[in-house]
Amino acid sequence: MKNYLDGGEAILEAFRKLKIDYIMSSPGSEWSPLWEALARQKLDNKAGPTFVESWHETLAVNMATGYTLVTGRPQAVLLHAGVGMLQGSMGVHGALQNEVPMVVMSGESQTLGEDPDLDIEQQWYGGLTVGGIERFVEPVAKWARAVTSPHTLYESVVRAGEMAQRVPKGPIYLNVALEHMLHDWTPPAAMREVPPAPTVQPRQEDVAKVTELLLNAKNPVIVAETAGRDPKAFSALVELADLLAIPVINGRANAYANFPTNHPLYLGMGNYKAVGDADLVLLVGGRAPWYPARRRPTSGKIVAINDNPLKGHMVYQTLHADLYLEGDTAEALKLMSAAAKAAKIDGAAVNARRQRWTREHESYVAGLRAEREKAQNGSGIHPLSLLGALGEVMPADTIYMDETITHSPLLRQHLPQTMAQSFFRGSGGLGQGIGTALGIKLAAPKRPVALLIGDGSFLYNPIIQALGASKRHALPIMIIILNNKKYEAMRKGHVHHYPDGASATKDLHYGVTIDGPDYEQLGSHFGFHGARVETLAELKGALQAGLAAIKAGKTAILNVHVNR
Ligand SMILES: Cc1ncc(C[n+]2csc(CCOP(=O)(O)OP(=O)(O)O)c2C)c(N)n1
Repeated sequence: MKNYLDGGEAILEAFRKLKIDYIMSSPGSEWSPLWEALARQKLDNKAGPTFVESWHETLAVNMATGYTLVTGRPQAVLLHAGVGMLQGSMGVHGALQNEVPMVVMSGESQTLGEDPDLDIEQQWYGGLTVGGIERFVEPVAKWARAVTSPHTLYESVVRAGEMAQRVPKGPIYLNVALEHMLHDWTPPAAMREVPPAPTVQPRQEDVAKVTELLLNAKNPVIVAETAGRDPKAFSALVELADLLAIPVINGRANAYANFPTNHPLYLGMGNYKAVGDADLVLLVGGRAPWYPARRRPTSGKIVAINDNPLKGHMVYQTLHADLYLEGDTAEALKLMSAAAKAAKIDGAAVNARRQRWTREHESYVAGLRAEREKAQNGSGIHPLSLLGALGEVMPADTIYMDETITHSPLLRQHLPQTMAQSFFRGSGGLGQGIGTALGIKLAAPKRPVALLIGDGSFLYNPIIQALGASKRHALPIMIIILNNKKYEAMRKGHVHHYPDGASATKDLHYGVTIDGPDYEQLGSHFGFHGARVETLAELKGALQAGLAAIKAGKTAILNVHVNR
C-alpha cells in the first residue's frame, strides 16, 4: 500500500490553510490522490474541508458561487480533465462576471503510459488528455495555468486561493497533472497560516474631497447596483443615506439587495428621474447603470465608489465618473459617514430633504401597490399577483434568487428586500439558478431561500442533478417557476426588430413556444413537495404549503402558470 504524503495531501493541506469550507466536485479519475487525503483526514479526525459531490459540473461551480456570494470566502471546485472543465465553464464564466473568487482545478496526464515506473490508467492516452486544459479556461477565468511540478504544487494552490480573493475577485484555474498528485510530497518546513486578503480603503484625502462635495450638494442622489452583496456595505449605505437624507435608487442592472426597499429614502429600481435633477450622484458599486451608455444621466458630478469600477470582463462600459473612490465599498462609505459627522452638517437642509424624499417614497410605494391591485383584475395569474402574495407569505429574512428574464424588472421592483442579502441575481448564461440557490442555502441554512425562475430558464438547469444535491446535502429550497409556456424574451426581441414582419403580423413565431413537462412532478423522485398553481385563488395557499415544506426540510417546486 502506498502510504506516504503525496500531491493529493499537498492540495488538501493548501485548502486547509486557505480555510476553505467546501470542496465542490464532480468526479474524475485524476482525483484519487485527493480522495486518499480526504479519507486520511476523516480517519485521523482532522479538521478540514467537507467534500460535496455533484452530478454535474455547472452545479458544482454554481454551488461554490452561491456559498461565496453569502460568505464572501472562496471555495474549491474540482472537476474532471478538459471535458469536465468545459461542462463547468458556464459556471466559471458566470463567476468571472460576478467577481466571485474560487479555486477551480482539473487534471490530465503528462506521461500517458510511457513511464515504465508509473502505470497510468489507459483512458488518459487518447482524447482525455488535451495537453493544456488551461487553454480552454483562459478566456472565462481570471487566471488559468498549469502547475509546473510536484515541488511547486502546494504553493501554487495557496497562491491561487490568495489571488482569487484579490480585486478583481474571480475564479482561478489550475491544471494539475495526475503525475504531480501521485508524486510524494514533503510539506514545507515552516508552513504559514494563510491570511485573508486585506481590506483596501481609499485615501483619506480622496474621502475628504468627496465628503466635502456631498456636504455642499443641494440635491445628492445615490445609485446602487452591486454594493449590497457585502452586508457591511448594505448597512454602511443606510447609515450614510440616513445621516444626510440622500435618496437611494437601485440601478437598472442591480443584482443584489442594496438598500432596504421599505426605507423612507428608497425611490425604486431604475428611477432615473431623481438622478436627472441631482447635483451630485454617488454611484455605489456601479457596473452598467446608464443605458444607452453614451447618455450621461445628469449635469451633476458623478462619483464612482467601488473596489473595481472598470470591469475587465465587459467589452465596453461608460460610468461617466468625474471622480473615483476606489477600495472596499463598505469602508469607503463608513469613512464618508465619519468625515461627514466630523464636519458641520446643515441640519435644516437635511431635514427638508428628508421630508421631500419621504413623501416621494410614500407615493412610489403607493404606486407599486396600485399596480399590484390593478393586476388582480385580469384573468389568470399576473406575475405581480405572485410577487404580492410572496410579500405577504414569505418571512422578511427570505433570500430571493432571480433567474427570470422578462419578469426580472417586476421582481426587482416589487419583491420586498428589507434585509442585507435578501436578493441575488446571477451572471452569465441561463441554467445556473438552482445550483446558486443551493449554495446560498448551504451558507445561510436558517433563512428561507426562494428561487424565482422562468420555465425556459429552468430547463437550462441540470434539474435532476440539482434536486439530487438538494436531497443529499439537505438543502431545501423553494423553486417557483413563472411558467408562461414560452421564451417571451425571444418573441419580444423579434417583434422589436420586426414590428411589421411576417412573424408579428401572422403570429407565426419560431424559438418561442415551450411545451414543457409537469414541472411540479419532477421532485417526486426525491420525495419533494410539488404543486401546480393555475388560479389566483390557489396562489397564497400554495405558497404557504411550499413554505411549510421547506421548513420541514423538503424542497418545493411550484409550477405557477402566469398570464404573461
Ligand atoms: C445558456 C443560455 N442559452 C440561451 C440563452 C438565450 N435566452 C435569453 S432569455 C431566454 C428565454 C428564457 O425563457 P424564460 O425563462 O421562460 O423567460 P421569458 O423569456 O419567458 O421571460 C433565452 C433562451 C441564454 N441567455 N443562456
